[in-house]
Amino acid sequence: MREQLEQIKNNALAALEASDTPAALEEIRVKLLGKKGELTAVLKQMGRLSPEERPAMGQLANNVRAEIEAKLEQRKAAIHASVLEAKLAAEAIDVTIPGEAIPVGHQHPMNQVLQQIKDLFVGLGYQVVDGPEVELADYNFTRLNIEEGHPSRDRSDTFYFTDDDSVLLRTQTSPMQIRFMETHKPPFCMLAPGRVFRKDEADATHSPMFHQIEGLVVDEHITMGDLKGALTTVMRNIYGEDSVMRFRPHHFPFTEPSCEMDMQCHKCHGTGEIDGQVCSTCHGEGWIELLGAGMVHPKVLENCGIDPEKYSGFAFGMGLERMAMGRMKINDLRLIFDNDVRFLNQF
Ligand code: 2NL
Repeated sequence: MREQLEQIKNNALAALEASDTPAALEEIRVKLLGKKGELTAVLKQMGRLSPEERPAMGQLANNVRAEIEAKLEQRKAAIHASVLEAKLAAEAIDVTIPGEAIPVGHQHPMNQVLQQIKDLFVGLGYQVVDGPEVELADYNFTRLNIEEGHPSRDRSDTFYFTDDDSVLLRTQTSPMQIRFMETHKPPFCMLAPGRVFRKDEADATHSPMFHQIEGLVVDEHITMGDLKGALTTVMRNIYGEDSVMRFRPHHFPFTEPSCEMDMQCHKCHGTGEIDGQVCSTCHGEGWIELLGAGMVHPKVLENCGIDPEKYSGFAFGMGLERMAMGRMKINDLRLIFDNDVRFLNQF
C-alpha cells in the first residue's frame, strides 16, 4: 500500500507538472482526489490494515493528499499568471507612439471682430440686446421717422411678407432700439448687433444678408461730444491709438444732427496716393468710412415714449462685414459667406 501511495504521488506530481491549462488540472484532481479517484480508492482499503499499521499509513495517505493539493494550487497559480502575462503581452499598448492630431477649428473672422467690438462696448457699460429678424414696418421704418414713400421702403429694396407691407425682414437693427426704448426708462447704453436683409444682388461689396451693429445711449444732457468721445475711443482701440478720425455732416431721417465718421487711410496717410499711384486701400480718397451716427431725432424719442425735452441721446450704426474686411484686408464680401476652409484658415 505504501508503494501504491508513493506511485500515485509520483505520477500525480509529474502529471501536474506537465499540464498547462486549468481544465487539465481539474481533470487530474477529479481522477486522483474525486469520489471515485485513485487516492480515495486506496483510502477505502485502510480498513483492511492491522490496527498497528493503520496510523502510519493514514499519516502517509494524508501527506500524499496534502502534497498533491499543494502542487495543484501551485500549478493553478502558475498557469493563471502565465495566461495573464500572455494576455498583457498581446494587448500591450505603446504609449510612446505619437497620437493622431485632431484639427481644431476657430471662430469665423466675422465673429472674431464682432466679439472684439462687443467686448469693447460692454467695457464701456453698454448692454448687448437681441431681437427678431422678422419685424413690423412700424418698428423698422415708421417710428424711426422714415416716411411713407421713402426709397428704402420700396418693394425693390425690402423683403415684405404681407400685401399691405406691414411685416418685413428688418433692413437695419434699429427696431431693436425702438423696442428697447419702449420698455426701458433712461438712462441706458445699449448695443444691437444682428443680421439685416436688403434686396441686393450679391457682388464684391453687396449681399442680401449682412450684419449691422447699432448702438444707442439715452440720458439727460447727452451731447454730440459724448458721441464723438465714445466712438473715437472704440475705433482707436480697434484700429490703433494713433489713428486719425474725422466727423463729416450727413443726413439720416432718425438723427438730427447726423454725421459720418471716417478714419484717415493708414496706407497713404490721407494723401490718396502711393508712389504716384492711386492708393488701393482708400481708392484715392485718403479716408475710409467707418460708420454713420447722430443725435437721436426728437420725434423718434417721442415715438418711443421718451420726453425729448428732458432726455437726449446719440445713436450709431456700422456694417460688420465692412469692419471685418477693413480689419483683415479681405477684398471680396462673398469670401466671408462662402466658408471655404482655405480662406477661413488664414484667420
Ligand atoms: C447708417 C448708420 C445709423 C442709427 C443708425 C438709430 C437708431 C435709433 C434712433 C436713431 Cl432707434 N438712430 N440708428 C443712427 C445713425 C446711423 O446707421 O449708415 N445707417 C443707414
